[in-house]
Amino acid sequence: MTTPQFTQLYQHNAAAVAQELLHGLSAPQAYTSPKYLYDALGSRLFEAITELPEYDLTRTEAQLMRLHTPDMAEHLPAGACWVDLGAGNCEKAGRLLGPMQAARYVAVDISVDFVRQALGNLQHQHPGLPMAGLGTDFSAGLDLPDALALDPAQPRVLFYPGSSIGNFTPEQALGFLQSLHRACGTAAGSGLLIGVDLLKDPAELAAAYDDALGVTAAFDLNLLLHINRLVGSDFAVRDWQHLSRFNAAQSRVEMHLKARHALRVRWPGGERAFAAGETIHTENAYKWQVPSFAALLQASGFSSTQVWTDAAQRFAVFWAQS
Ligand code: AVJ
Repeated sequence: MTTPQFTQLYQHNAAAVAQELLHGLSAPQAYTSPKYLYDALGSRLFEAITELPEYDLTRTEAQLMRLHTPDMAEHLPAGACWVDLGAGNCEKAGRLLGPMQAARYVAVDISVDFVRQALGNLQHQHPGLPMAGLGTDFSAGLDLPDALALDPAQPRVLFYPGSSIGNFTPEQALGFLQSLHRACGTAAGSGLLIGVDLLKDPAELAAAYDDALGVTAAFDLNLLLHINRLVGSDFAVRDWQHLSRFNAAQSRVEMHLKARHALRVRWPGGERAFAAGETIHTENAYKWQVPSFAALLQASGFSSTQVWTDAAQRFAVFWAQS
């Protein structure tokens, strides 16, 4: 059995993280990057979200992938290096490696520790498949380091499921997808397999981001505990209320944390007052339509696109050839 190779590129720099967070928290409309939702507890709460009756995104995507695996195998290159972006527990890609005849697997996540165990388990299921774990924050664009020693002649499949692309504004998404297009390299047949949640009934979208059990609320509020650890602030969870709203003009669900009353938050070297009802904007989840997302892929440099959707057009999986 081969052993996975692990590389941690970017060791998180506490001072830079605190500076970035405090910059957003001090803005007139306070905001934070959604990546801070995923500390250890946040990642578990997100896994619980994917099991909620109101949140069918993950299930619908899994069903699409399962149903269309044979067809996908006809469009995607065999013998490719699969690069799994935000691999987490490596489950989604793990189901495809065999049927798609992958020749190499690279699990990318913000922290290599998140993929270490999952990759070890996956290696047992695919003893002969070369695997690597890469820890890097690719939210500003993907750069595949020389340390991976990727073969320029081997086709690459970049795998970005789960509609994580929805966190980006359309402008950011364009820049990000351009970086993915570059990362596809030059081997013929390479491309991007990406899952995208589609625009649907606003009432359903609102419920998906504000479920009856309050799991999404806990996920959002947990951000405050994470921020307290990262910057030494004194956010009190009970002072805040989770809220989700559909912004039709921008075709996105927004998550906010709303101050229940006028309050003050302090941190070493600073503070901020929040009026009653003032919010911290914690996440955007853009909802695309098939033609506009296909156009975005083309604008990012991809040459042709193939799309699989469910009958109700709730979710789409695109294969975009580089
Ligand atoms: C992981 C970004 C795809 O936007 O649906 C779920 C995160 N936030 N519920 C999404 C999330 C609240 C999720 N993504």
